[in-house]
Amino acid sequence: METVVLVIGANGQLGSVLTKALQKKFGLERVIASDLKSINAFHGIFEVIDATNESKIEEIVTRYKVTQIYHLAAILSAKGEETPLKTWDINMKTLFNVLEVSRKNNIDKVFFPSSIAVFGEGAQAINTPNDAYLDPATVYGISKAAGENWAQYYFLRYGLDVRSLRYPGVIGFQSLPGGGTTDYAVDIYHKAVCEEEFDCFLDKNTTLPMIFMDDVIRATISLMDAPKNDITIRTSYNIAGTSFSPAEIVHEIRKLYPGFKVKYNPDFRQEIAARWPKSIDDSAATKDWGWKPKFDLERITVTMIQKLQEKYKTGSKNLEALLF
Ligand code: AKB
Repeated sequence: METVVLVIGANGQLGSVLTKALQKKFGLERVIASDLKSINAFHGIFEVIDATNESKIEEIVTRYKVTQIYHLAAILSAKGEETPLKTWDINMKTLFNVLEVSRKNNIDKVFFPSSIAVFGEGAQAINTPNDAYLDPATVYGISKAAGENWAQYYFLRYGLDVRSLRYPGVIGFQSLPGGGTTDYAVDIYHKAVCEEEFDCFLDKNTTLPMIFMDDVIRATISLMDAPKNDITIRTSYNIAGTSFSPAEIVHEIRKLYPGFKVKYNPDFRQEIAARWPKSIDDSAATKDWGWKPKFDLERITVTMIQKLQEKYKTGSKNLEALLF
């Protein structure tokens, strides 16, 4: 049977880039991008889907004969703390809808992103192991930890081939993040290239696991392409890119913008970041499906600055207009 992919949350930071990568891999007519509203960022097929509505997902799955679902919609760590119960409802309802539609319609494979936010103070902070104790302290982290277990449940109980990665903070020039604790690491490059001062909401020595967009797309597609029997972890795989603090990113940026100015004003996101790992042990992903990141901080910085300089050459600071 032909692969037909549905991406839920295609307008997001990762979704917008992953959708294009999937279109390249499978062809424009075999990828259905979807989100709450159409922002005309895509060639190819786009459907408006509110993932809290199970019958709408089912209608699209049936109409296009979908065989794989990438469920990327979620409220992230920082934004989620504004409305904890709503965040729980949305993150869990959308996941259950995807799992149920997938089970009932014999979907071949489902992708569910988890996050380093599943970890808390109970986990070893350096080289956090895949099977570390999970005591998340944000509602987003709690929903991801629960989601991982539900993913495994659907695999064990129904044989649904759900695969998952614990994403670190994602850094890319193509799109903007929204509502996360790691968002500073994208915003900082925009400010540097626009030669503006950066107001950092994390303390300068807060080291967090991060990953470049190219690496995260490659990891996601490699996991989904891996033979079923090679997937030994059905909750979620740790993946590492690199790890750094705001002070370290500033140091790299100043190699290219020596006058770059930064103020540190840690806010509530500092409390969130302080409970997360500093680095991740991703040896299970390496062993099972050959994972290896390619971008360190220096390469991320050089690439981000070069690509953002090209984008800002249009003279526009309107980032919606800069997307692709
Ligand atoms: C966030 O900061 O909430 C996300 C994540 C690490 O999952 N980027």
